[in-house]
Amino acid sequence: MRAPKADRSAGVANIHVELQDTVAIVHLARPAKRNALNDETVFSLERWFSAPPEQVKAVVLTGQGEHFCAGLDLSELQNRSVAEGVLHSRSWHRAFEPIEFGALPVVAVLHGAVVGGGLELAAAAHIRVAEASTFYALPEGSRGIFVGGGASVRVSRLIGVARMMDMMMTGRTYGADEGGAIGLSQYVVPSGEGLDKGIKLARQIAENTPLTNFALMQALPRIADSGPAAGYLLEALMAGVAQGDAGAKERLTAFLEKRASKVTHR
Ligand code: 1HE
Repeated sequence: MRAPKADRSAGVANIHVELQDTVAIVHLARPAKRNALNDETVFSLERWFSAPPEQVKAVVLTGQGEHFCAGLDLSELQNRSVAEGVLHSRSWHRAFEPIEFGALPVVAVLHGAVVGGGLELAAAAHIRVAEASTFYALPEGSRGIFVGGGASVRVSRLIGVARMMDMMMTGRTYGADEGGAIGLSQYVVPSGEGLDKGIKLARQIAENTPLTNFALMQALPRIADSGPAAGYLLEALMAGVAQGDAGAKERLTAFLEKRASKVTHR
């Protein structure tokens, strides 16, 4: 049985990274193939997200060209055995783990096709900003395959099992606005404005205390997955840890001394 083809020890390929102070912008950079995810690209993402530069506090993930991502590179699928398929899916799970549960909050900026494995990748991010051109699909159903990059867990959590089943059984697609309404993205913006919005959000998130971002990325999803008894206990422990941190104390004091901004709505 062969392991997936790309060499994990090689450098990053098919992604382009731009550093803007504390924010890194990671571009999927295979526009001629609509940023289809071949092994090399998937392992490059895993490698970069597993060891990001120290200065980086938040990441924007986006795609070059007309589409965010066309999903799995179908040319790599043709000659795979059943066992290789299982291992391949597990390799995607490993690759997306450091995106969802790594050190850094990730804002995905979406446009054009966000389909199949592209949607699975977007679902591993913490915030999704969709430009008006975005459309979502899970064409695995019509290609005779199943999702393998974590969608059963992550996409079903975002939109529910019934909607995901519909997307796969019937080929139903969602546009940007509908996708926003059902939970595929938290933001919808006009075409061409996604990157600015994503960078702005990433900068804001980077200003949070590290413990707040840790609690949101690592504790909240686990609490949501546990039963209520364990969930309330975990919440109490996380609350105590966060409150006890110097960063929280400084921010609370600033508010009480009228040095911090009030909550405003628009
Ligand atoms: C590809 C891929 C790909 C494009 N694998 N080569 N994903 C899909 O089923 C989606 C397949 N792609 C499409 O439906 C369309 O390409 C798009 C709607 C995304 C974009 O359309 P368009 O007209 O802009 O581009 P195009 O002309 O279709 O594609 C340009 C090139 O990219 C062309 O190659 P070329 O050599 O002829 O120029 C395409 O073959 C190539 N290309 N998409 C390989 N996906 C872990 S399991 C996850 C399972 C899945 O993700 S299944 C869903 C796969």
